[in-house]
Amino acid sequence: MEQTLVILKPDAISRRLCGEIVGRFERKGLRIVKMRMFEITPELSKVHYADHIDKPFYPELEEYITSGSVVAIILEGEESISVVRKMIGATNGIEAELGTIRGDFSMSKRQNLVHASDSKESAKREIEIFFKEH
Ligand code: 3AN
Repeated sequence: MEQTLVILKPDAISRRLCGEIVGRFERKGLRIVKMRMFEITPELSKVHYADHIDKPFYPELEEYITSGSVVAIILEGEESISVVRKMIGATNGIEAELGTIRGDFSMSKRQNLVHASDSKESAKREIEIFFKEH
């Protein structure tokens, strides 16, 4: 069984969409292994988004991801990494296909509700970052 890391970002929480989003993953057949709510500090943002630190949008990305609580979830299921990426849709909510989480609920490139690991390596790395004891 493969595990992946999902983060419900601050806009998912402020817009009261956590239940909707987690419900979609559960109805699809993915299992919640662990789930925790906390705030991402600027330091943790720099670790998590290490690949994006030099990009022009990083300062706004950090401001957004540290602006409120997030919920991190370990989901488990066969091929869960690619299944969850398909379910969240393209980065930009305007371009994301209808039927995906971002396609149905986001109109933004930055406030796109959810993060999900994009490879086996990033899933392992991100699970270690957000669930140290796991
Ligand atoms: P994804 O979350 O779809 O894997 P990444 O990893 O390319 O997207 O980007 C990480 C996060 O950075 C995105 N979820 C989004 O919040 C933000 N982001 C990416 N590209 C842009 C951009 N061009 N302008 C503003 N924010 C962006």
